[in-house]
Amino acid sequence: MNILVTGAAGFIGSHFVRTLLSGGYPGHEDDRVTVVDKLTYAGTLNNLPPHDPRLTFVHGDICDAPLLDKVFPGHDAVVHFAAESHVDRSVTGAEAFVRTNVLGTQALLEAALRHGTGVFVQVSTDETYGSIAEGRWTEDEPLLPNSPYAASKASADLIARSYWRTHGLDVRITRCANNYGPGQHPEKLVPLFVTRLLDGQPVPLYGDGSNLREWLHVDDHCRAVRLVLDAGRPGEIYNIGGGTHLTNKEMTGRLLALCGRDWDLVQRVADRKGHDFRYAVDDSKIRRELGYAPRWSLDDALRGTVEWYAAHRDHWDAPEEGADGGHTRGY
Ligand code: NAD
Ligand code: TDX
Repeated sequence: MNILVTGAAGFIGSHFVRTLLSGGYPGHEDDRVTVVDKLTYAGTLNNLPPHDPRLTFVHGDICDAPLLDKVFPGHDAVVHFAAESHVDRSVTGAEAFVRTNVLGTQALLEAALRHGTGVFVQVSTDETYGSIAEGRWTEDEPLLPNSPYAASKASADLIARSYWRTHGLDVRITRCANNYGPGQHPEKLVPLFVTRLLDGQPVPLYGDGSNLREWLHVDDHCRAVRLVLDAGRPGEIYNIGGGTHLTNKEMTGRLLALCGRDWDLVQRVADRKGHDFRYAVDDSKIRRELGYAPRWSLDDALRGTVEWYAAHRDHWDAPEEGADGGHTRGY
């Protein structure tokens, strides 16, 4: 199988590609992977194997239709991770979110249609549902996104579904809870707090810290994406949960303990605008239909994540935005 993976110089897509190339997904040992990534501030080639004969890296923008026409032929499936992914950035500048997340997704769908690409996995997020005071969202829940980021992802999901309904493209959508793990950009809560706490720097806790998130290790998310790629049904949506719900204050307490720091490093700062209070998904569908179950316990995986950041302090220092490190295949 030849798989086109977008955004795999970033946190989650790179984990998916590294795992696939190292034989972690049975049945995919002979797959070839093409990565298309723009190498924004969020992407780095440090996240990908430097020399793997089964991997081709294309430095490019998913909005670039002529480029996609050159890259798409010969691929059997698309796994679409590329996105502007940070909520706070969407609050101060939404344009890039609409461009990449909505128009970029549409450009990919159109290319998949033109080139007869078999399966299109749209990697999305539980934030498209909005915020839920109690209970859990099923896949039938209406979309009520609150941040420009979440709205751009919800828009992309709807466009993707329309290509299935209108054109019969085999689109499968995943909606996952908050991820954590090695290699996440230190703008997100867990890596921001870990990198700062390891250096004895203060960390900014928004509002009163009572907002609640459902946490999932990136490896569990990627395994679920692979199950959807292999056995998901066309036009279907699959929630992916972690089952571990923590308030931000509780998560902060765990990170302080793992980094050997005290609460005096925690600064209460102004709340995020429009801050969603609580996310929680019902993922019984993917468990029932595809046999998904998370494998990582929060305690072990969070400890491993802290250890990874302690051992990889230079991970984000080297690459400049747009640097391709000489890996790029020319088009
Ligand atoms: P990330 O920000 O770490 O990586 C995004 C990648 O996309 C980067 O490598 C970046 O260079 C690339 N990119 C951005 N714009 C591009 C463009 N126009 N063309 C080509 N490449 C471009 O993101 P992530 O945390 O790995 O998230 C991956 C996907 O998973 C996203 O679609 C996100 O919405 C979704 N998701 C993330 C989480 C989470 O907790 N991080 C949870 C659920 C779903
Ligand atoms: O400095 C901070 N202080 C703080 O209190 C940051 C960066 C975050 N927070 C809070 C806001 C959230 O309630 O922590 C929680 C988690 O924040 P983020 O790590 O920014 O994640 P979130 O906004 O929940 O969105 C994430 O999960 C869903 C990802 O960034 C999205 O890409 C994904 O779709």
